Amino acid sequence: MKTRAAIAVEPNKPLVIEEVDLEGPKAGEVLVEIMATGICHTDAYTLEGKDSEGIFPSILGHEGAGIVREVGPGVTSVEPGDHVIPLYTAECRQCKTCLSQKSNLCTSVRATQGKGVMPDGTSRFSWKGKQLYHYMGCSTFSNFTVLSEYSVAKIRKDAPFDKACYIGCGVTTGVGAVVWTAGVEPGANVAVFGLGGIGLNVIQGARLVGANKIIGVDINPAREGIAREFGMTDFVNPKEIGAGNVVDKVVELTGGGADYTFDCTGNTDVMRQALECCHRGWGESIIIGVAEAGKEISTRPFQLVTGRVWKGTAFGGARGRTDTPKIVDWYMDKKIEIDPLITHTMPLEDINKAFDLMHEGKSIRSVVIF
Ligand code: NAD
Ligand code: AHE
Ligand code: ZN
Repeated sequence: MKTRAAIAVEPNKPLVIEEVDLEGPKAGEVLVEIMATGICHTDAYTLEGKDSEGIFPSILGHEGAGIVREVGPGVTSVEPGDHVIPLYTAECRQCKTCLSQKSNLCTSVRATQGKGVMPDGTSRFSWKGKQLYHYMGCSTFSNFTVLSEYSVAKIRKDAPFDKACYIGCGVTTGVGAVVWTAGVEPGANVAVFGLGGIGLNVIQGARLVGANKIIGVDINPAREGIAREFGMTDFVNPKEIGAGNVVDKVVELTGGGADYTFDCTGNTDVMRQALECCHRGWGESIIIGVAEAGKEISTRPFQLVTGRVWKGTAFGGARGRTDTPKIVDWYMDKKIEIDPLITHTMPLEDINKAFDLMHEGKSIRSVVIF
């Protein structure tokens, strides 16, 4: 079939909107009509050539929502007409990781996904006779896309696509990092570094679990207002107090250090600050941000010897097919908010504007509606 898509032809070049060719779903695969997709900073990170798994030409996008239109042989968990959220962290429920109940990092399709192809090693997309690579197993910047059955979560039909798509990454990652990865308890003091499409969901996750102080740190003063609406109690701008004073400021605000901190910037220097402002003895720092290829984190071992814990999270620790529908319910039941975070919507033809708005700090989340 033919479908409209935004193609990432090469790094650091605008996406091009073209009609591409898409093969139907093979065994264990599903064809999904994408109705809406968010643009996440990770898409930008890959487009900028910072992703060690970045392959071009490809169709990016991993934060979508849509409708199953066709299923390949052997598919049993969804059928045409089902509403789904594509999953860049699949859930097969058969691999060692899924069976361990210790991690959401299902391995069933991850190796081929990282090579931009389907589980059989081939691509379903092509353009002018040339192969196009898939992205994060989703490629939601295409009106129609093919995914593994394990990479779609069936959701309720009354959830609006232009909001539910955000649950495909940012909302679940941010709220999940608080609830599932960190397990923040009521009354805990939390610090969130980076108040963008992910960080603001960490803020609302902290509010949801009854955190005490919810400190937000961002170099963009325009983020303070919305962050306070979402539950932030204290705002720290490194540009105002000096980046070198951020750790001391958070330690002061929390009476000795935060119980939990979250990096939502992808900046390795910020990741270090987030760790070092954790409380001696028990503070935990969760890395959400994705650092560009080659970047590494560092700190004195003494920071860990004295009880601080450094860990990370993928998709907020959520099991894709099991937990994503719960987040949709939390939104529909108004336990969490999404609408104010989606600051821009646009047609596919304007998708490059979404990247500009993100880099200019003028958007929180942009959504393309097909
Ligand atoms: P975003 O651009 O919407 O937000 C980033 C925020 O960080 C902005 O508000 C920016 O002003 C702020 N910031 C930048 N540098 C800063 C600094 N030095 N100090 C304080 N604040 C700073 O991006 P996003 O979509 O929220 O994504 C955030 C990060 O999370 C990215 O690295 C993205 O790749 C990553 N991510 C990871 C996962 C995961 O599963 N681990 C999921 C989604 C996104
Ligand atoms: N291909 C990248 C991986 C970067 C990364 O860490 N990705 C996050 C999701 S970001 C979504 O916006 C993740 O969950 N990774 C787990 C996984 O299985 O990749 C690189 O750096 O190589
Ligand atoms: Zn993302």
